[in-house]
Amino acid sequence: MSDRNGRNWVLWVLFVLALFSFFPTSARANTIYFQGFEGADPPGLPAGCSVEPLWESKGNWATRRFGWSPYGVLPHSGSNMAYFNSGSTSIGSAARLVLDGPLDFRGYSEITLTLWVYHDNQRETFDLINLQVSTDGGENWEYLGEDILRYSTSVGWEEVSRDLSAYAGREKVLIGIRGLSYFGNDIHVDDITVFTGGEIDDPLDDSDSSSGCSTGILNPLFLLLLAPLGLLVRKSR
Ligand SMILES: [Ca+2]
Repeated sequence: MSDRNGRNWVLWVLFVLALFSFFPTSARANTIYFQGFEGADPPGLPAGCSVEPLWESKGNWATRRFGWSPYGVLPHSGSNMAYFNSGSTSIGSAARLVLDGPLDFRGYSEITLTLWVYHDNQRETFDLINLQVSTDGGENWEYLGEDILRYSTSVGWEEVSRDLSAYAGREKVLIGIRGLSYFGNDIHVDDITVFTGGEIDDPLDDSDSSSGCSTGILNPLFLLLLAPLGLLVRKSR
């Protein structure tokens, strides 16, 4: 290989490395559970999911392709979503949607649960859901964070996130969504994900973005790689 060819080869390697450093990977590190309700036949639930009525109420969870309470809700993804019937059942009715599982959290240290919930600004009542975890087969349930209210002045799908790292190393983890009715509108949810490891974002992006979008800010590694590239270009002239 001549000197010139050698230099060209090095230039190409540096160029490719620089490209990789420029495009930040925003993919979630390792998805260990996903439920988008696409495998269910409405109003049925996906295989392995179940509903636990609470306080012997008429609260219920089911799936649908189109929501009418509020009218016109479409799934966050695909053509199906789950909903709690707070728009048609009496105040105080509650039911828990138990997701298919249990999940095995052995071998992980950092675990995150995310879910998309639909907010509407009609009928200002306190219909709400809670994200919950059980490690004893569904006997006892722990609440994850604050209530998630249906009503909001900001209408549309919102991604909600909860840290599950406290359950790392547990062998049988069940995830539940408890719905509580105040007889307002139904509460729709979709695209429930459990992933391990942090979400890999651009290190310079300190905004609280839940969409995982890249800001396009130059990665410092990119600039570092450019320095020798410049020297080589000068030498090769
Ligand atoms: Ca879906």
